[in-house]
Amino acid sequence: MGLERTLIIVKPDAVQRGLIGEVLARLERRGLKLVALKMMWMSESLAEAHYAEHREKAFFRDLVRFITSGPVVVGVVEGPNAIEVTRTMMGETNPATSPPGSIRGDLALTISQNVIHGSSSPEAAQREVALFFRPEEILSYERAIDRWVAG
Ligand code: D4T
Repeated sequence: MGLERTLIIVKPDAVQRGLIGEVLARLERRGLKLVALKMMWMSESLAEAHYAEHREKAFFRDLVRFITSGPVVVGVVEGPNAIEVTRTMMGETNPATSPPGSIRGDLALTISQNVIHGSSSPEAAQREVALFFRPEEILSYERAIDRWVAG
């Protein structure tokens, strides 16, 4: 079945715009299971570690400034093919080319304020989940609906 876990971040723009519930509701409605969730204000060092692959990019400083500009909601979602499913639901990095129906296509306009982060690969998911959560913060539990969404 390919049960996966992936890291999601509801970014500062979405928190400020009152979209935490909207974003999480979409993931839940899809059938994905939240197995960890917290609100936090990312430190500069955590932001730099999270976005380490972009360290040499021209937009790196602006990216770190933005992601540390206010509180975020960080979570781990679990489900069959959770990494790809979440990425597809997010849309493109650039909201302008994200189709309607996707989170960014419905809720965002610019690449620098694009509402949500989701891990891009199994390797990234493993690294990012470990960066934000201790193992004991990630919960294993059954939902009564599990057999109806991933039976
Ligand atoms: P994240 O990592 O936030 O889920 O976004 P993506 O996975 O879709 O895109 P990414 O890693 O390529 O970019 C990370 C982050 O940087 C911002 N960004 C990106 C930016 O401000 N300017 C740019 O030119 C690019 C490419 C948006 C997302």
